[in-house]
Amino acid sequence: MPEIIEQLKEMPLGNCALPRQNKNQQTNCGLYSHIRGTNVSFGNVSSLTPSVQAFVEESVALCQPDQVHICDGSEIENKILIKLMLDDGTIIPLPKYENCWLARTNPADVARVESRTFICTEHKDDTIPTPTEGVKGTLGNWISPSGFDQAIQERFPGCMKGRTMYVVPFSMGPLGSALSKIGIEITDSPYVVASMRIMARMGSPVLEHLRKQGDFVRALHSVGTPSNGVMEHPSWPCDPERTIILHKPAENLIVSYGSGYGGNSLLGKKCFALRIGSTIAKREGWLAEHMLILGITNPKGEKKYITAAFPSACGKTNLAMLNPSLPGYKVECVGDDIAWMKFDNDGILRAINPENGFFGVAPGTSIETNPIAMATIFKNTIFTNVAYTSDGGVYWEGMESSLAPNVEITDWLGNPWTKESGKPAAHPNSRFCTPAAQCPIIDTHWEDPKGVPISAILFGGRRPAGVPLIYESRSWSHGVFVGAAMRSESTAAAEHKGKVIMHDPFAMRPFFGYNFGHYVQHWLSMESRGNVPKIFHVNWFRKGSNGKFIWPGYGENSRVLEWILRRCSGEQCYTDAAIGRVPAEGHLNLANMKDDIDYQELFSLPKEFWLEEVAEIRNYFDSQVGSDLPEQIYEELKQLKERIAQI
Ligand code: OXD
Ligand code: MN
Repeated sequence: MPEIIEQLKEMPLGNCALPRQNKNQQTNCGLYSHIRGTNVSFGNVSSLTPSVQAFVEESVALCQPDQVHICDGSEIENKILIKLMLDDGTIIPLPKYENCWLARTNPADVARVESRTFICTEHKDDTIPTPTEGVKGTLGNWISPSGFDQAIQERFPGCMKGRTMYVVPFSMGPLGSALSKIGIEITDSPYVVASMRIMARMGSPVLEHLRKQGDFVRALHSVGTPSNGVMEHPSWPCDPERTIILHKPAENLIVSYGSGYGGNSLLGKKCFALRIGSTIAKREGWLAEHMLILGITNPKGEKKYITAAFPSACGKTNLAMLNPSLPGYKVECVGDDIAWMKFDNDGILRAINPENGFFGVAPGTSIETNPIAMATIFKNTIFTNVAYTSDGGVYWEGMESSLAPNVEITDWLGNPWTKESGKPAAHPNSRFCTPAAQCPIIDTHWEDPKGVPISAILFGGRRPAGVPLIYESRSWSHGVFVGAAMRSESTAAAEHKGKVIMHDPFAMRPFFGYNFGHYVQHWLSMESRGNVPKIFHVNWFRKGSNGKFIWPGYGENSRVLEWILRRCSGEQCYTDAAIGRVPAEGHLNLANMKDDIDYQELFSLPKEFWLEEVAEIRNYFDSQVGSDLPEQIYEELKQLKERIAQI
């Protein structure tokens, strides 16, 4: 059993583990203070600024917890939470690794729930474009201010009875960076607190910083209790039938009920850094995007930074931690999911990763596909819904080659599992939640408060047919069109069924905080604010006539990055194709690849396919976005159609 469990065995719960100090001294033990008559069992009420205190008071009055714990982010606090979760069965230890834990959720709470995610504005068209009559809008869900209040009143009163309310101060981005923002998450889930401690800078230093800079995003979360009071999985409380995730951008407010999972409950991530973040970014003139950030250095020692937007579970983490097959190249990781980008005073677009950890999809991650992730995740990590091995480790689809002989496997539901079971051992959306600082190739500038300068932006997705490995946009507005027209095969990161090619503009479809048409306009306007980077589209997933992937992907993607770097340096290594600039034959470095690559097949532009693609994009824009889409984007589509007609 890991040492910490031994150490914690005797620790009294519901009590403060720190020695009590004299009354006038600061202490983390709050046993003697109250908020609205509710005992503060940990932390200092006096550490809260008046507006944080007001938020906590309102939340206590609404949710009626048994006690309040103000998080300081300390090691001892984390140990208390781990002990609590071990005792109530939320997590089990993974003694094979150092300080790693496995949580198994209620099987009804395994992914983001897009259909229950709402943005609240006075006017509906501030949130979503108006789809054509009879067409269901797919660019977000709107809720009115009265609907918002009602949703809260129907779920929150008394929802934390019998539980502890945790107050989690957190910073998205390095504390003190002009690009960072602060949030306060109130939650009744110790799993959320322990995960937020990994995913964001969390605890007392954030409260101290708030004294200097008073603004924060309010985020209220409860796992909820089913209305019939019956909790089918007591170790993973949730209320799937009434789950709702609400955002009110005008008040920088997030309210989430019913789910303890991922983006539904770790409110700094999708809710704050993307949905609320994109509305703040629009107001302040910057970009909050669903993008990885990586640094790449060529053999001459020249380094450039790139961001890339791929839909959920399409390989952002793998690209962010790329192990280049091209000799002499080095990739360093700044972030794997979210980029906040702003022009500096010299007109250079600079990006920070607002997160502090990786919440990565486990299945498919392996020594073969992402050795760097595998070197990152086996310490200080919370795994969720992966399978368990009898030697105290974890397992998921893709890890076959690392499996020790004769181990027995227990699947994510807690049942014995063998390869013959006919079902995956790990849930397809199972995750690792691990500190970014542990990544062996974390970039030296990943916490630079100024951010890193961005030379290229990549869009991409899973496109089995028709879309070549790489192309470059002809201009900024063409690049914005490429982002708006993005499509990809659906994945397990959300509640979609089956493999369909879905529109996922900018990989942001589930994460827009405001009307997509206005968002595109905002992107177009960036050109007048500074030196915009080049925009590219990549597709690692094209299949050949034999049904197999044409391109091997992973480390070999460094060849594509090399071409991008050369384009960023102004090399004329391209040829104009109908959809954009593609590598001129012989200019994509294919030397010494294991398998022969059919270049023609990889870059072919089947006219029929592209005519259909253009028609589908037109149909999507017309039916989903209509007059909210900037005219410039329609113009780009028209020009694309004309160029394709000439193929
Ligand atoms: C994620 C997602 O968790 O995009 O990053 O779903
Ligand atoms: Mn994501």
